[in-house]
Amino acid sequence: MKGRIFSGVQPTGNLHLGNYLGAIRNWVNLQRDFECIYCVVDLHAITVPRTSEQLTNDTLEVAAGLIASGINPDSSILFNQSQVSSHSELAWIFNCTAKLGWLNRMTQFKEKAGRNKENASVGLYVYPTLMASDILAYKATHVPVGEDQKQHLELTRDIALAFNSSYNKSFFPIPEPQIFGTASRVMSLRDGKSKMSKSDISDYSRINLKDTSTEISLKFKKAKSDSNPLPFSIKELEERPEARNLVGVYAALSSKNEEDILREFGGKGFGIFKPALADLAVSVLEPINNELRKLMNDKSYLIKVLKEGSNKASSISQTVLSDVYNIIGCVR
Ligand code: AQP
Repeated sequence: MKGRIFSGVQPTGNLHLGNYLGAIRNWVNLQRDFECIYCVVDLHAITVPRTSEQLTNDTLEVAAGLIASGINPDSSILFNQSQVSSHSELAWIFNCTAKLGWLNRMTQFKEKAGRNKENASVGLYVYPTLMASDILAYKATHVPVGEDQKQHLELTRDIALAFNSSYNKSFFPIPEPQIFGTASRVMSLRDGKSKMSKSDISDYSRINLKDTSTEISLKFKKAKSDSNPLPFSIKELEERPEARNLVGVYAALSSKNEEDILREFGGKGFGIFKPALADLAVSVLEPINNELRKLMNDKSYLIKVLKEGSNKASSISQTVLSDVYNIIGCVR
């Protein structure tokens, strides 16, 4: 094994093509070479308002989406965060390690809190310290993430370094980000300048893993594009964010590079490109979708997987937490 992976996904709605291409697909491949710990981060999800029904359903659906995509709960640890109390305990310690100035720089808080900052939850503000505890509670060495999480991971590294230096120990490893290829930032189908996101109010902005083939085709057909044919070089896509995004998605789904796609489709219009993209997406996503639906009909299986994973995760992270308490001088 080349190290220990930790990564998480929020149960804040439907898993989408961005989550799949930017994260989950890579997590599946990493299982071959790394010890993998994957977490449905339900405590992160409540940093914005959720009903209890939404949280329960989305937690199970995200677990189902991960298993349907190829995460193997027998060889990897798959669990939900709230069942492992070490995450919240360590987060408090990191709240006392991280500096206000560090958190003030986090762009995700600014984006999500928007103009109404005074009304954002304190949890949304300290989201990155909980994320640092998710990773460091397992002394993870590598963290596969999409581009959007890079800044939070840098903060995790700063927290690990600050903790180590405060207590004069090399206790936490400094985790390495793993950001993969073209689909590390899949954009909205309605706006090529915003990231595809679960919480976008328009369902037409994203392809959900649970969309039917008909829905996938319709969403690509309606995806924002422009009236020009596709060019022959990437450079010519620079001022065309929607076209660039669709080409990037095609490349990622076919595991080719964007140049190959433009060689095939350069000079052709979206009337030809979009149906080809929809067919490709359906061929990749249909088997996942079928499996996801089957799993959602067996909720007791999903609950059991999460419970067993949580027990395994607890046994690792409780040891790390206990060492942390000793290092900081808590009487045990
Ligand atoms: N559009 C994206 N392109 C590539 N990767 C993405 N990821 C998310 N969106 C994209 C990656 O998916 C993993 C899980 O993300 P998350 O659900 O925990 O949080 P998020 O980044 O906040 O995702 P969303 O969909 O935008 O959720 P909401 O709308 O709830 O905030 C991460 O590795 C992330 O990088």
